[in-house]
Amino acid sequence: MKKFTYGTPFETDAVVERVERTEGDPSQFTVERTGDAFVFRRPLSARDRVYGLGEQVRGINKRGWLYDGWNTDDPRITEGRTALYGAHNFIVLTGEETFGVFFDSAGRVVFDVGYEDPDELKITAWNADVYVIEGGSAKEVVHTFRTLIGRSYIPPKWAFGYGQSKWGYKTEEDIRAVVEGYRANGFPLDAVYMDIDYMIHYKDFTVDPERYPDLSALSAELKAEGIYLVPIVDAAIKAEEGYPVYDEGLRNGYFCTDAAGVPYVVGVWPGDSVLPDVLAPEARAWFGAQYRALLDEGIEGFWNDMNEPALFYGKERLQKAIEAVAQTKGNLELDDFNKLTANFGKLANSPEDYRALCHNVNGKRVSHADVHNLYGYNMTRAAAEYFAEYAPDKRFLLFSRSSCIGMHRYGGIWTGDNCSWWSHLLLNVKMMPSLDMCGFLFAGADIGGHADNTTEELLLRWLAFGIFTPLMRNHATNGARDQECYRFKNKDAFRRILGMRYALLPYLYSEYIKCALRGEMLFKPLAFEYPEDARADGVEDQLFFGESLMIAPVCEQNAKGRYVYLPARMKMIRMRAGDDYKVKTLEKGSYYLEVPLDEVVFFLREGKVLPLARPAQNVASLDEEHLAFVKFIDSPVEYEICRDDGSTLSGIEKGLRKITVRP
Ligand code: MIG
Repeated sequence: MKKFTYGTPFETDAVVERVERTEGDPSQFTVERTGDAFVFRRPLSARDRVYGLGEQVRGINKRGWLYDGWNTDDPRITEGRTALYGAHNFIVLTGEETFGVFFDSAGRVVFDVGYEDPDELKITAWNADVYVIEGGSAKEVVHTFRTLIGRSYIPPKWAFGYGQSKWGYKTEEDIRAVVEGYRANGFPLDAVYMDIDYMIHYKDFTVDPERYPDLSALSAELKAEGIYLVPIVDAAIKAEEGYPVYDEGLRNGYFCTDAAGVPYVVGVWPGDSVLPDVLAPEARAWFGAQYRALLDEGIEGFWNDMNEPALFYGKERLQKAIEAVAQTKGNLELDDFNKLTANFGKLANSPEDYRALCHNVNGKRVSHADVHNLYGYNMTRAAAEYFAEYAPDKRFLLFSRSSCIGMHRYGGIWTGDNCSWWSHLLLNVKMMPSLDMCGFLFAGADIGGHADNTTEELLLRWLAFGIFTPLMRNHATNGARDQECYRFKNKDAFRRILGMRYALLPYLYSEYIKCALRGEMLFKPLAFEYPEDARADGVEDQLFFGESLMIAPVCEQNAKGRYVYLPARMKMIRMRAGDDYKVKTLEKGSYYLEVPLDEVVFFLREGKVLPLARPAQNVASLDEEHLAFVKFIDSPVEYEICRDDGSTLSGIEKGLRKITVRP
């Protein structure tokens, strides 16, 4: 591995190993300097593949598009987008040469992977440490990279259970209705999420006493049933005198400022707000300590939102837009209307605000635009660092919308505001291995889709993939159709598919822990396991999942089944319920397989076994003493399972044990 430094990079703490700096440029690229930017070019041959970039649009193989490492909140995730909520600036190349390259930068990094010129890779970065990792295979490169960036976050075991969320649950009664809907139908459930309406006027770390008269009693009561409440925390703090978080932060200089050092006012959910300066160590510690208000109520899980940071407006620019309207006195001429509306349209997440906003880190004032991608990371790190003080050995659920590499050690991510579109189910499938390459093992999408209206069929197919994703959460926006599983007709299908998650949990959990501890990928593209197989190359809708399984989700409306390619002999498992499945050996080759809506079909690799539990109502009641094994072996093998306490950090490694499984 080699490290090259360009410009004067801001310390990101993304890497945990010290690598000496190499002078000159990496041999894999020609590097040009244009202005402040460094442009890295490399020709791409027909056999070259480019993987990685974590949370991004399009395929597993990233060739043919432009990707912008710039954390962005834009709720319409279409194919035309170049940036999503995360900046995961690591790619792996295979083909003429196999190597990985990580751009460790707090600012923007642009990857043109054959967009301008189909036969060229062109990466533009500003201040960055560039790590080049050579290796014999893509898997090896990823493994070395993951060692460089340190161990991925490990949540408590209950966080691997199924969770229900919706922007729109406002009160304790709403939460109880969800729990009741699940229980009454015999559907499992481990978590219910609380979106922004639990707060008083969207003020972080407050709980509306009318909506939740006794959150601590509610949380204790639900926990006794094995259900955890998971509230959202937004990045911005309401600028309101008398609100202790604001007053205290203001007094101590813990908020981002303008160039003159005056707190910078932006508009987000609470109206006029300020942003905690989580890049500054003291402000970060202070912000993290605020989570205590909810921890003391018995809360053990959080999702951090709006931390790109998303801005509805910058106060000054909003005022200018309003003045421009006032000046017309209502007499609009020619293009006035369009110009004035455009003024408002351009307020959100504006580059001018990001440029003007400043962080004050260790006595230095830094423009936010130069460190933009670190914000969500450090908000999440603030929480994680505080949890480690609050309850040193305890694992908490924590995941974030915005992220960059480095944050993978502190929390997971969800992939933001997708839509109830079939293409977004497929995107979810393609994103998982890319995220794993970048260390984000604990990840998942809004199952069923966030915006627009889902259907019973889409939700069932999405759950059939979701049973494999570490974060398995059904979430939707407030205007969308209700999509709790009990709202739909085919209750039996939902019950059986949700149950499969719990049957698979001993395997999912063990594989997750091993991958986190050892820097491996949980989801792998077929080409990573069969690099010599020309037909495995380019398969974008099947994945290896852990050491034993290959999965092939159905991602098309009205499909009766799908084509599947088996790069080797495998056992097909046709699951009707977690404790009801049929097994059949298939030779290497292509098959059309029928997959009814209420079944999940996946594959067991030769020489491997799959532990299965009986479906359960939640993680706490899972019986892991009596596991069944599906086997594809003709001599005894060892399967390494993790049976830790599920809640402490110190117990994880002690929980690993090898079980001998006989044919
Ligand atoms: O501006 O809290 O991505 O999951 O439901 C929208 C409300 C704010 C965006 C998150 C979404 C959440 C929503 N939030």
